[in-house]
Parts: sequence; C-alpha cells; structure tokens
Amino acid sequence: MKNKIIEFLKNNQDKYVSGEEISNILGVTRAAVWKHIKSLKDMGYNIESAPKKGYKLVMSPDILTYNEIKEYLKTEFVGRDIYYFDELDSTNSYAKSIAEQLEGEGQVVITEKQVNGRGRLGRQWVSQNNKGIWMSIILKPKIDIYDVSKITQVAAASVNKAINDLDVNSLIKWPNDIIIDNKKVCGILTEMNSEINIINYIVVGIGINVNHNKSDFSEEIKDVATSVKIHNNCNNVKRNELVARILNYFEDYYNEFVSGNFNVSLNICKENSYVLNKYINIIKNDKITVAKAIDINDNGELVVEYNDGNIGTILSGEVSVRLKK
Ligand code: BTX
Repeated sequence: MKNKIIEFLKNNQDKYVSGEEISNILGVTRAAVWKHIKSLKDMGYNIESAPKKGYKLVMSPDILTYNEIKEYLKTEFVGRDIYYFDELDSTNSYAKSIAEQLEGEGQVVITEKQVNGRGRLGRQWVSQNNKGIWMSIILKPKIDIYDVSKITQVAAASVNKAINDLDVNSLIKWPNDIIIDNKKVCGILTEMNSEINIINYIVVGIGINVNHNKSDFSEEIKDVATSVKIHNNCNNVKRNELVARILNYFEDYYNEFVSGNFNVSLNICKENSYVLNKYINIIKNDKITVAKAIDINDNGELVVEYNDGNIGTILSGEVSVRLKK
C-alpha cells in the first residue's frame, strides 16, 4: 500500500491531495493513509501536510527502491523485480539464498548498507554506509559453464558505460574492477551455483562507491578506494538513476552475450582497459610474475607477453599494474 500511495502522490506531484481522496481511490482507511505517510516521511520522502488540503509530495529521497529506480529504467526484465533492504549481510549471499525458488531471471537484490560485504577469495568489501550502490543481479542463462566468467566482463562494461555517461572517466581493470584515477571505484563478484554441466543460477554482485567523500573511507581502504562523487566535481550523484543506467546497459549487453555475441562487451572492456599495453604483476600462489598485458581474447582471457617473449593467457586472478617496467 505504501508503494501505491507514493505512486499516487508522484502522479499528483506538486499539488495537494486530500487524505479522503487517497483513501477512496486506494480503498484504505484515512488512518491507514496517515500511518503510511508517516512511514514514507521516515524513509526520507519530503511530504507536506496541511489541514483541509491534505498531502503534497515535495521531494523524493535518493533511495534505491523500485519506485525510485523505475522512472529511469528501460529494461524488459533486468531490475523489474527488486528486493530492497535497509541493511543486509551481503546482497550476493541473500541473492543466492532466494535464487533457486525464483521464476525467471533479472531479479535484483539491493541494500543501503552491507554488514558483511564480500570480495573475492574471502576478502572484505567495505560497504557499511548508504552512499554506495551494493546490488546483485540473479541470472539463469543457458550457456556453457566455461563462459560464465565472461559475465563479469558484461557487468564491467555496463558499469563503465554508466559512469562514463556522467562525464567521469573510468577504466576497466581486468577482470573485475572499475578504476578512476588509479583507484578502485567498483568491484564485481560473480558467483555461480551449478551441477556438473548445468548452471542453476549466477549472481553478479556489483559494489560501487558513489557519494563517498574522501573522509568516508576507512583507514584500510583510503589509499586504494575512490568514489564517483570525488571525480564529479564533488557533486552528489543520483544513485537511483545510476542503478537504472547500469541495469539498462546490462540488459542490452547480456542479451547480446547469451545470443552468442560477446564482442559488444569485449570491445568496451578493451577500449576502456586499465591494463592493456601496460606492464603488470600477475600474482598466483604468492608468486609474482611480470608480463605485459597485450590483449583480451574472445574467451575473455587476458593475453600477456612474458619477459622472455613467450605469450600466455590468464582466465582469472590477480593482476596489478606496475608503474615501471
Ligand atoms: P576483490 O577481492 O577484487 O577486492 C577486494 C579488495 O578491495 C579488498 O581487499 C580491499 O583492498 C579493497 N576494497 C574493499 N572495499 C572497498 C571499497 N568499498 N572500495 C574500494 N576498494 C575496496 C571485489 O573483490 C568484488 C567486490 C564485490 C562487492 C559487491 S557489493 C554487492 C555484492 N555483495 C557482496 O557481498 N559483494 C558484492
């Protein structure tokens, strides 16, 4: 009902509607209308109430509910079913707990804060404040299991395009980070549940530092992390619009990918690569090997040239860019 009331107020934006009118049209008591309005105000909606006139929506908050995202959303199925929370352990963990029971795909789990955001290899993803975008997309593609890692590139291309639409220049650090000015603004964590050859579901987790100021980053990440706002002349970014932009691009690139055309995402990853033509450290089992990143091939693997001239490929893993050869 709360959703219906906010929708009604939005359709009548900037004018007063009486409690009686809302109650008649939506079929609830006036007391219930009052109670829902109060809870909407608690969520951050600026709703004026005036005796004899009723209620007027003055401003909506930048929260990540479906109601606030949908006006920017152009997708058919991605993000059409949003599970929104004030706080969660981890959107990836929650998405995995519901994925199997859900019909179809494209559902998005989104939260204002994560208490236990996860990175790769058991690392932590710092996401305890409501200035970022912490979300997971549930997918059930009929693709070969060996192609699953390409979905990280599809997501990276989508985030990169959406951030660059704001005139903020971001680059993709193969395989799963988005970088601005040599610092990490976004990390992607793709997880899969499968049987030997059948994918049950894939969860693509996307974490973006959006409206953080430098002082919002904790000691442990302040030297490696940045936000979109810091590079947007310190202006706040509308998170709900950014979420929709990402999902819009994602649906397009994902549809291309599942129909056999990975090139759309691959080309974006190559054209906006942070690592190509640079010397990198490849970190594996605590061993560091130096190589030059020369290409990302059609399988989404990083092609590298080692110092002895040998060419090799890496499918997943840890790379860092070297400042010097
Ligand atoms: P990763 O393992 O590549 O990166 C994790 C590393 O990034 C950490 O060890 C730390 O150095 C650094 N880091 C941690 N938090 C931040 C941050 N907020 N900004 C910049 N750098 C940071 C990357 O893993 C994948 C992260 C995915 C996060 C999303 S959020 C929604 C979804 N739910 C969930 O639990 N994880 C994903």
